[in-house]
Amino acid sequence: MKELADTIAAIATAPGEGAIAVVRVSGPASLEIADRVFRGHAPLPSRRPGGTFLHGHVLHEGQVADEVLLLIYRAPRSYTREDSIEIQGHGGSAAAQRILRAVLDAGARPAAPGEFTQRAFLNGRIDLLQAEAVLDLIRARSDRAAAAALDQMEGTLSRVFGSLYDRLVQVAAEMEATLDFSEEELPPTVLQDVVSRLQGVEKDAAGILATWGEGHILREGALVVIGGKPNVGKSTLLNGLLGIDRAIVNQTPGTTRDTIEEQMVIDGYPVRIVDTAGLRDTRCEVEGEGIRRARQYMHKADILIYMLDASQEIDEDDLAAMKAKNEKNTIIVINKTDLPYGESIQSYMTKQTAISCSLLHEEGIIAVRARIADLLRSQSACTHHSVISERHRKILVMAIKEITEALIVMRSEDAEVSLAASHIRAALEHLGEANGRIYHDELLQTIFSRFCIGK
Ligand SMILES: Nc1nc2c(ncn2[C@@H]2O[C@H](COP(=O)(O)OP(=O)(O)OP(=O)(O)O)[C@@H](O)[C@H]2O)c(=O)[nH]1
Ligand SMILES: [Mg+2]
Repeated sequence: MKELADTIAAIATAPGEGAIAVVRVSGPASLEIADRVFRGHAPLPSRRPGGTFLHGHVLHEGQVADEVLLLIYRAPRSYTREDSIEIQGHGGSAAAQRILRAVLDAGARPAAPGEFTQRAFLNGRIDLLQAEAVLDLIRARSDRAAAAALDQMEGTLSRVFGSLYDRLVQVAAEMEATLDFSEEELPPTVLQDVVSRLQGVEKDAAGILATWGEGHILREGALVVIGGKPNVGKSTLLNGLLGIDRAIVNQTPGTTRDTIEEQMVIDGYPVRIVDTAGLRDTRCEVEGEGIRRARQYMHKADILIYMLDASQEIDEDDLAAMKAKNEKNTIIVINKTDLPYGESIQSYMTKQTAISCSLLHEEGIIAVRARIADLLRSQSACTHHSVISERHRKILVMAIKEITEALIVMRSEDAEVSLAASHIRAALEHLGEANGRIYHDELLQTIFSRFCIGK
C-alpha cells in the first residue's frame, strides 16, 4: 500500500441545517489528532481498536467546541484504507466548522475535493471506474440512476473493462512471440488466431460502446423537448406532465418566448423536460431568438414531442420538423381534439401513430407519459447492466480505432506483425486509463475535482 504522508480533514456532510454533521479525518496522524482534540473516558482513542465509537467532547483552545461521537477506523479497514476518524457533531455549519478548526490546528490539512476517494483509489481499495461511480451515486437523480451507479461501484464495469484489457494483453503477447520466428517457421493458424481474437475484442468493445445512450440518460437525464407551432398547447403539456402550473398558458400565440427547463423522473429515468417558443416567422427580435433556441433544443433532444393543433392544417414546416428527427425519438401529439378537425389532420390521424389529446380537459397526459417511458426503455435496452460515461466512450472509441488499424495491418498481404503490435499497445494504453491501471496527475485532477470536499 502506498503511504500518503499527510493527514487530511474536511466536513463530509452537506452545508446547511441538519441533525448531525460529520468531520472526516484520514491519514497516518488521524489517531494522534483524535488524542489531541477529543476528551472522553480513558483510554485515549489511539489505544482503541478500529470499529470503536466513543462519546465525549471536542476541545479547541481550551474550550468545548461540541459534544460528539468519535468513530475510529484502523488501516486498512476504512474508506481510504488509512487510519481514519469520523467526528459526528451537531448539525448546522457553525458547530462543524468549530470541530474542523480544532482538527486542523491539531495537525491535519484541509482536504481537496474528492481527496478521500482519491486516496481509496491510490491505496488500491477501488479502481478509477468505481471511484467515478461514487460521484454518479451522489449525483443520481432517480432510482435507476442510483442502481446503475451502485452496480458500477460494486465493480461490474471494472470487470467488463478488465476482461477487454486482459484479452488484449494476451493477444499482444502472442503477437510479440511470433516476432521471434520467420514467416516460414510460423504455422499460418497462429496469425489467423490472432486476427479472430482481435475481432472478438473489437466486437465486445463496440458492444460496451452501445451502452453510452443509457449511461448518458441516467447521468445527465434524458432531454425531452416539446416543440411545435405557437398556441398548439406546448406549455399546457409541460404543466400537465409536471403536475404544476409552471409555464404561462395563454390564448395569444407567441406566449412562451424563452425555453423553460424543468427536471422530473419518468419510470425511474431522470428527465430534463423543456418547453419552447412556438415556431413561426417573426419580425420580433426577442421572439426570433426564442425560436432559434427552440430549434437548437429540438435538434439536441433525446426525445422530441412535436405538437399539432387538431383544429389547424398541417403545413410543410410541421412535416419538416417532424421528419428532422429519427421516428424512434419522436412523439407526435395532436392536441385540441375537442375542436372540429382540420382536413389534413384528419387523414394524418388515421395514418400515423400519433397520440390524440385534449389537454384542456386533461385528456391524454397519461398516454404521453407512457410513450415517453416506452421510448426511454427502448433507448436503454442493452444487455450489459453497466453503462458507460462520456470519458469511457472516448477511451473505447480510441481503443477500437487502434484495434481496427491492427486488424487492417494483419489482414494485408505481408502482415507486418510488429506494426500491428504497436497499435495494440496503443489500444492497451487507452483501455488502461478506464480503470486507472494507467493514470497521470491530469487524469486524476479531471476526475476528482468534480467531487465535493469531504468525499
Ligand atoms: N380547445 C382547447 N384548447 C386548448 C387545449 N389545450 C390548450 N388549449 C388552449 O390553447 C391556448 C394555448 O395554449 P399554450 O399551452 O399556451 O400553447 P403553446 O403551444 O405553449 O403556445 P405558445 O407559447 O404561444 O407557443 C391556451 O388558451 C390553452 O388553454 C385543448 O386541448 N383544447
Ligand atoms: Mg407556450
